[in-house]
Amino acid sequence: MFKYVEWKNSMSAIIPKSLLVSLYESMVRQRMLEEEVADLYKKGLIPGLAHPYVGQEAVAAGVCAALEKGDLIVSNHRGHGHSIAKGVSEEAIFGELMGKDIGMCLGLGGSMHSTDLRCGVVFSTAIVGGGMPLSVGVALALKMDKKPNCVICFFGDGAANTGSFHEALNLAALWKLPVIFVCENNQYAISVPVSKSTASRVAQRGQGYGIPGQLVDGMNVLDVYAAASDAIARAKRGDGPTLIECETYRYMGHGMYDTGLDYRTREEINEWMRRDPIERLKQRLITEKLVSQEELETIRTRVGSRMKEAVKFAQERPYPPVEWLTKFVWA
Ligand SMILES: Cc1ncc(C[n+]2csc(CCOP(=O)(O)OP(=O)(O)O)c2C)c(N)n1
Repeated sequence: MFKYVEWKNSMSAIIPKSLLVSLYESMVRQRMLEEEVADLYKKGLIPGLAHPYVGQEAVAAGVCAALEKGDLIVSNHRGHGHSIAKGVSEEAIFGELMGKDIGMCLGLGGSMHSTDLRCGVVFSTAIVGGGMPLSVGVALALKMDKKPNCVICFFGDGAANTGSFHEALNLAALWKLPVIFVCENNQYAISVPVSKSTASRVAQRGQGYGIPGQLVDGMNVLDVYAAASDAIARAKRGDGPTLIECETYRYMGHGMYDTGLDYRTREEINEWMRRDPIERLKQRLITEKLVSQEELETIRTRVGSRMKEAVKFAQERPYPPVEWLTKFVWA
């Protein structure tokens, strides 16, 4: 009944080259950042957890590229890619993960509790499903303040099976709020496959609340961008929320501590990696002669050196003073 929404025809013909290049760069930045995070984690430099976003980059890149200044996002425990795509600096992300004073939350939040209001990252939450009702509150505030903006709520397929998903969709639909629910169906909630947890397509559930539900190839950044653009335009017209399900895959384990191989086969992982979003966009840009291989290589090299510099910078920063532990606590 539900099919992928196809935006493939000539998408690259109507997207300007500068945007195509920035979509590529955003995905490369997200991937290279996670490679550094994995390395820092192995060296014991990240206290706390970190959940890698590798494989899912097209979702954050495509959605955030469709946003305008003043638009907001609510992220979850797998949020490094969301932050990068929304314009947070590498230094602020590495700093936060390592608990340093230049972190997004001054090093006090860690990977799963990152906020950067200057970039529109309202917050991220480790409570699975917790971001959805809160994003409805953010959307209500935008509507009450008559702001022309919208909020994106990123969440996983596991979160789609919490009660708060249904409460959030119901209220957002009833009040026609400017929120877009983006489900990143990466096929697993920790080790539980979607086939063992989810009765229908997540996108299909939009129907129950009278809102559009779109199923998108989350390994294709142009499809994600197009779907997000439509949903954002709808929200800003005052027509209410949209539910987008992006079919994607996380290449690595659930967290940096997990190999991801106890509950998945290498063949399955390789199968998804053949649809790699970065490689797909790269091949398309080259085949359609929009960008040369050299230009793309230059971007990779530049991003790579920037990552190294940012890691070094964050590593050399001090930890926050101990008094900050209570400074931001309301009592
Ligand atoms: C309310 C709540 N229950 C359980 C957990 C433990 N937990 C952390 S991540 C996770 C799975 C989330 O899966 P999904 O929403 O699909 O996101 P993904 O990790 O696949 O990105 C669970 C159950 C939690 N953090 N919060």
